[in-house]
Amino acid sequence: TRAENPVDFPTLDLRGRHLGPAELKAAMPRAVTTFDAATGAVEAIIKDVRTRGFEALGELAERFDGVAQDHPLVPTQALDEALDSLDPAVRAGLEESIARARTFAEAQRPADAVVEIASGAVVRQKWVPVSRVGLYVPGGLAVYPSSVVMNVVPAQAAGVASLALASPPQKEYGGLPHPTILAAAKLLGIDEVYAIGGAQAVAAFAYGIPAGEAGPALEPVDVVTGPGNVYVATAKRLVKSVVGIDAEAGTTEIAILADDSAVPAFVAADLVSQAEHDPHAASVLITPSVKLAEAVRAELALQVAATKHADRVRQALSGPQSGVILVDDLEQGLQVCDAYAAEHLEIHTEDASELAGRIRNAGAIFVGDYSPVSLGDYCAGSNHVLPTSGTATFASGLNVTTFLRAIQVIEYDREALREVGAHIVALSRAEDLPAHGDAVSVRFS
Ligand code: HSO
Ligand code: ZN
Repeated sequence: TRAENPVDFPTLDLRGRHLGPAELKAAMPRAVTTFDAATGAVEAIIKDVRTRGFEALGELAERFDGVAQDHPLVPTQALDEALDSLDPAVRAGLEESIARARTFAEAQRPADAVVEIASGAVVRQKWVPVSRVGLYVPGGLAVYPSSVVMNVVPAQAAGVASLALASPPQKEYGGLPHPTILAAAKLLGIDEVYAIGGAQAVAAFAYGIPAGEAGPALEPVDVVTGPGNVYVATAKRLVKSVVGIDAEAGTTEIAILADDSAVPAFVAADLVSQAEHDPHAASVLITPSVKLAEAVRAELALQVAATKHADRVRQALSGPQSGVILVDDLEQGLQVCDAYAAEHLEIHTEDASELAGRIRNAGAIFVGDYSPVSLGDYCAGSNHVLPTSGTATFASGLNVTTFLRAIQVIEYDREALREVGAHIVALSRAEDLPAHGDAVSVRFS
């Protein structure tokens, strides 16, 4: 029963099992998400927004948000008012968060590469920001101004000139998005904010809406970012042939690699903090120490009982996606970390920095006892939009390059082209594309 066993934090014992990388990956605890159910409904919404524009948005606002709306643009005066009435402590927190994130994002800007491949033959790679970005911010229960910061700051640091934000209209705020979201937008210098929810916001950003009787145009964007539910994720999937999107966001997850040097209360608190997001959130402890595992379990029981969102946390910690993974030693622990490819990986061991240096797959790595994930969620300077569900094997967290394109520029002079001319002709013949070779020869005949 719950009283005897308040948190069922299951154990996966990998000790003595010599699993290879693929077997380890298959053994990892993982929640399964499926998009199929939403696809039909989202396709219909996208089509409707494309064909009927603001009229469709008005009807969808009525249907999903219970709000009457002619045009979704939020008046700038509402943004000013929201910032004026923002709690000063929250404002100070956001300002610190913005300042730290900005310092780090600006340092991420990659340098252009310029190479003289041969005499008179110059190839360069220049980084160019996309022109316009649309950011979706969920409404409802999870109102995260910190996510506004995390999406906007790298786009601004990349040099994106035009940024728009959309968030669902809220009945209790007169059909506007949540005031904290409006205040965060204003604080970041964004004044183009729309009250549009979910899939329809993604569609409006991807295809744009022409000006009409209802009001000014909503110009299409080049990249759509921002978290959201399964409808938002599905919409992003469906529009990604016309716009760039950020990595697909699944349920949040934390893995902690720890040994006997770890502080059980810290480890438990960090597992609880991610579990607080969602009953499907994953909190995983990877350790060779049965003693530590038991101490963390005892701490979890105490901390879960005292935490505000105890039910949600208990569900997350008891789910098949969470638990302790017992390993032979830290070496196997590292292999498990790479197989799991956590969105957030914390390392609480002796030589934590050395082990962190050997991790190949993670969205972000938090090193040592004093770098908890919640530091990264708000104020580390790093970004909290990170790849989930094992996609860290190929995807990166949000950063300046999310909003940049690498354009290669080729400039050869006559002699430099002549020098490789015969090679081009030979290769073009081999591919039975002789006109390719002729395009070179014609310049020298
Ligand atoms: N841990 C979440 C981000 C977040 N936490 C927002 C608090 N607010 C996913 O990285
Ligand atoms: Zn968080």
